[in-house]
Amino acid sequence: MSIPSNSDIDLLLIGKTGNGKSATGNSILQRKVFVASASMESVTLKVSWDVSDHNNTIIKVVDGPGLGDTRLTTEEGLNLFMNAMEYAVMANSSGYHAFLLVVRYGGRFTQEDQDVVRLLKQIFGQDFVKNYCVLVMTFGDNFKREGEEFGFTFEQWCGQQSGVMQELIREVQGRIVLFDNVTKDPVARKRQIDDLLSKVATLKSRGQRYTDKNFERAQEARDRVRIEAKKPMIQDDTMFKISLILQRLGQIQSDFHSPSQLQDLQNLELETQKLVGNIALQDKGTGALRDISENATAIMNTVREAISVRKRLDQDRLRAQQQETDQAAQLQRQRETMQKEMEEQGASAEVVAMQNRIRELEEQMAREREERNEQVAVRQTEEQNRLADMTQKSQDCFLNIHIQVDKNLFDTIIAFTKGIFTTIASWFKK
Ligand SMILES: Nc1nc2c(ncn2[C@@H]2O[C@H](COP(=O)(O)OP(=O)(O)OP(=O)(O)O)[C@@H](O)[C@H]2O)c(=O)[nH]1
Ligand SMILES: [Mg+2]
Repeated sequence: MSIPSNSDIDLLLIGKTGNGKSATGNSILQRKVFVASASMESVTLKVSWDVSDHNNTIIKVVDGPGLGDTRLTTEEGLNLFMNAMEYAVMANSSGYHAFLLVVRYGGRFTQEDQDVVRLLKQIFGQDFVKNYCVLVMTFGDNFKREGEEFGFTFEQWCGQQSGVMQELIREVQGRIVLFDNVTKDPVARKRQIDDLLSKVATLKSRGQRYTDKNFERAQEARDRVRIEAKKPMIQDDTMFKISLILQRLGQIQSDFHSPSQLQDLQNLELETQKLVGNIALQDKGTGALRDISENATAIMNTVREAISVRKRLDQDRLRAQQQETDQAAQLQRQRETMQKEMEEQGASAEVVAMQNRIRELEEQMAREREERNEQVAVRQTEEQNRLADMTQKSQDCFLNIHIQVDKNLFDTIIAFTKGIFTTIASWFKK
């Protein structure tokens, strides 16, 4: 379903939930179109629109859900908001002249307000506040009362702002209007609409609407926002899988003499590869899951190192066996030659010399065997220490994953994992 595009000015209401977007929409349209209510819950959940004629200018106002406390933190809330905004942009094919960023007079501009602006920039593009936003400050009635009491005008108030509010006013280059959505005074009601339209007219992008083309450019940032909303779930899931992989690694390592050890390690490597691949797939190249990916990669590298250690040690052992076999064959040849000589010549001086040579060779072989065994043992210890070191690093890395899971569950997993590492470490020290 699309929104008809026969209007002169198209405006989209955005901002934190409860700030008065729907009430402002009604003030602009000069009739009650949108539901505005003081409910604690978000009132507007769907995008809706209407038009009105103001001094022969057809104004279209599109209202939608806002962002709030839970809307910023839950995947469901964010998706609802982002789907609505996507719809508002895609369905209104002619685009928007301005976004009305609705803030509320009174109270402080909080961290949550800042987060809302930050997120809106990710959704619509970093420049959208500068190029397309008019700041609408609602609860103008409260402002009027306080202004009269303390003797300041709206312009003076704007000039006195500091911090984030000051920055926002600067970013919209002074395009800020005060709206009293409860006034019954028809002159005041008309004046604020005129004021708003004159601010819309001063937009740098005058005439140039924000369209789906602008929106497309911010696609990557929106992907990132959606992925970040999913991140806690992905983190929990990854941690769960890592915990199981570490447990398997511990079991396989402790069974060094098992003939299937190498195969088991290779299967585990495939599992870690799948885990890393899956995270990359979900990250969609946005980098939102980089830290999770790094942790999974560290585990994969540990498993890979365990495989190459296993292979190197197997090679060492094979090489030693080969040398042993070669020397034994050489010795056997010498003995056979001596036997033949003895049969032909009896116990001659040459045979005695040969017997001495064989004895020397046997002694030399025994020495070399000892040296070889010592070398293999040293290498084995070195490799195992290195692996134990790496495993320890993986453990540290794993323990450093900051996850907001149920604390008890987290503690249980940590205790469990520490147990595994103690087992691995003690095995390596053997
Ligand atoms: N006194 C006063 N109340 C206002 C003004 N603007 C809005 N309100 C009230 O503030 C409450 C919230 O307004 P809504 O327009 O529903 O807010 P919203 O931003 O659309 O909220 P969601 O749809 O939940 O995102 C309602 O009770 C409005 O009547 C104003 O200028 N003055
Ligand atoms: Mg609303």
